[in-house]
Amino acid sequence: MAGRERLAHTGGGSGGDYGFVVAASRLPVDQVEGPDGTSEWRTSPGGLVSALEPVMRKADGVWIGWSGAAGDPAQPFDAADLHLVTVSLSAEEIRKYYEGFCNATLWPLYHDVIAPPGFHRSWWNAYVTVNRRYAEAAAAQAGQGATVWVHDYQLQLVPGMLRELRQDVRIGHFMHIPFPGWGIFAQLPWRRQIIEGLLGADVLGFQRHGDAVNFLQACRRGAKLITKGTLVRVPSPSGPAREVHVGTYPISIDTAAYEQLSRQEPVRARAREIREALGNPRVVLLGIDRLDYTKGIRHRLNAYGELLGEGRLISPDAVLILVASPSRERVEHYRQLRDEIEVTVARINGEHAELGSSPVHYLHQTYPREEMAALYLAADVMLVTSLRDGMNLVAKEYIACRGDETGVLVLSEFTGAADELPSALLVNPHDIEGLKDTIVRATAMPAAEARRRMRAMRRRVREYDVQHWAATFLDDLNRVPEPAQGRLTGPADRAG
Ligand code: GDG
Repeated sequence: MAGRERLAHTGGGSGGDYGFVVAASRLPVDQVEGPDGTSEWRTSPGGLVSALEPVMRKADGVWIGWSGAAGDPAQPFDAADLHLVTVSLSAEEIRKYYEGFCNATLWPLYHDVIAPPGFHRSWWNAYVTVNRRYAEAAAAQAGQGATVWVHDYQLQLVPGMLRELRQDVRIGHFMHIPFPGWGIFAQLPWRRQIIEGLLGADVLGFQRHGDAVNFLQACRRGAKLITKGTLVRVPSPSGPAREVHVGTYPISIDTAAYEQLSRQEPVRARAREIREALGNPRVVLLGIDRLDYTKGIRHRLNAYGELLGEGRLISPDAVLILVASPSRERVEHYRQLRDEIEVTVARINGEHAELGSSPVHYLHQTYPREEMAALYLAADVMLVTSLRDGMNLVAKEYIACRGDETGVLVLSEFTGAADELPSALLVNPHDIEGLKDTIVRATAMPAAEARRRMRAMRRRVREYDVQHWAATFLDDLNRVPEPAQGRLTGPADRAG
């Protein structure tokens, strides 16, 4: 890519010369070691990378993020055909900022306090320090009038900090997780700083309409600001008031890529092999999540265990594959959850397995995308039982892989995906009897009904894919008039 002309190089002023800058907690690449011991960078699997890759290439943009390891030197480098800038974190910052404020304060708070959040001033101080580092890196890379897209709960102060450093850039922020109601958000001792940090952006994007509404309420109640429709009026000490647009942009997946993957013969052969390895049961149920307390894995297991106990599902006629990918293993709540899940799996298998067959196949592993697609293809029923989930991409990936329009999706009402997929079997995972009835209904659904539902869901996921998501957000952001001039009107209202 070196030598290619940068599209938005306008030169002059402070900063770098990139016209498009992404700032996200993590870099979009992983270092992979080959069989010969040499290592190379590969793009990480995931929707955000596939969504932004085409935009990054077109605009010849740069991605700012952390490598995931302590103490990496902050240096720009090119890998997997992308321009990357590493933000380095010390071991102490990883503990206080990443494991602490991000994953043990904000994550539980924003997911309806399913686990109790910890409020520690030293964690907050680390959050401020690290956010400033990202903001400075973005300011250093952005060319005059550049577009900067900041992602997620780890970087909520970056828009405000960047706005102070650079008045000439357009700033967008997208929140991948829910934004809580005021009654919960108000617990955060630093709520005003978070609101003001986010309001440094021109466009703030949320997954669901309800999240955007919650944020607008936080602006009114937590920062005493005036909102009008989807606009927040932000007074400026040194010029005209700014207006920030708050919108709803449900994220999605690279649907075409999943469809293509699921059509490949080796992937289809692997799906058949999986079913055979399970003893060709009548019904294969599947759950795939990061091992996280927001995903309702215990609720799912409890419902399944009770159904086996009551004889409404019978092993080996029914088999549950439970993939729980390792996640945040140094955070205490995650360690406890893993123990609880493993005890429950062992209990269910202990009570209902026969020699040679188990009702639950539990896999605490991470798989390549091909294996994920094979699992989606092998499953008759997909169980998504999150207690709270910004969107849930797994549900959409399952749908994308079901090219023959078979398969049933059981989907928690508390996911963003539920707003878009009313043809799924929607459940309240807290209602264990309702969850059990829905699982039984899914395993016995007539083929014609399953097809009708799957067809409707596939239409939605095909039309509203991740490219559509990125384009919609960036269109709104690029419609913002030159930031330095201030503005009176926002882009079209999408939150309604
Ligand atoms: C956050 C929000 C929102 C999982 N195991 C493996 C693997 N995965 C991939 C899945 C999927 C992704 O990870 C998980 O995405 P989700 O959306 O389900 O959940 P979070 O990780 O919590 O994501 C969420 C999302 O951000 C996007 O805005 O939807 O609400 O919480 O893509 O396929 N991928 C591979 N191997 C695994 O073992 N390759």
